[in-house]
Amino acid sequence: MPALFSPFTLKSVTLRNRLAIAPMCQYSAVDGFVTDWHLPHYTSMARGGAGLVIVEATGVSPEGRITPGCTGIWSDAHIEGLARIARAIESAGAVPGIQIGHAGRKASANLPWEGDDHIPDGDPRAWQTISPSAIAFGGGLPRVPREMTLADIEKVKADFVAAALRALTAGFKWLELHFAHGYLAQSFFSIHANQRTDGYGGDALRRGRFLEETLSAAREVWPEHLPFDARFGVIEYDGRDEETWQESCALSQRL
Ligand code: 8OZ
Repeated sequence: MPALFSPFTLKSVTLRNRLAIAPMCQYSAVDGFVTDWHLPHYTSMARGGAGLVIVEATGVSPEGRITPGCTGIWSDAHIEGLARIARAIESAGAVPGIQIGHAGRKASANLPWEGDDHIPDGDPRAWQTISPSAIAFGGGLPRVPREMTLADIEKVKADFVAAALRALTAGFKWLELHFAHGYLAQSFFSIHANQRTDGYGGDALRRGRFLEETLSAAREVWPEHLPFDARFGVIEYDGRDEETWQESCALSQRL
């Protein structure tokens, strides 16, 4: 078994060791823009010796952010601040990565220290969420999302593609798609969140279609020589673990 501190090469990228900083939300952005918080935060982890530093879940659209404090990459104006972070991570010896995502029905939430629940309807900071079906996540996230039209699906895929290109322009060398944790992509794969009767719902093949198409579309623009991954949630804690596991393995192979 290779040692933790031995290098790891994937495609054209070599990590100096096998310590990877997973994406972790900082809730400190303004309109998606990074602030003075982010640069020292990410730089210090690179200086601390990690091989890979992945910047937090970054929204491909404003409504794709988890909270109003989440970073965004939906406009070219976001590139500059992210590029500075990518450069700082790299000059400290780590490989800069970024996770891009859409929070779906779990979006429009308060910051964790302000409740971690949905921002109440009518609050000017709240926004309409979207999801494969008009079914709320529940608990502290009760807002009923709007069921996505086929045009919405095309728009989100295009947003992922544009975000991937901006991540590349910003200098990131590792791209992660957020397909996990109950956010939009996983909602498509979930029998609970996705009750669609069109080509994006029903059997596991159809429920996986949004994930496959989004990944393929981003793959088209992200260079073949750079690492590209998807974080994918599997078990739904509903007693169907074996079935979900089998379906997820099959989707992983297709991805
Ligand atoms: C923990 C707390 C808030 C958000 C995820 C982006 O689950 C998250 C997240 C994790 O991937």
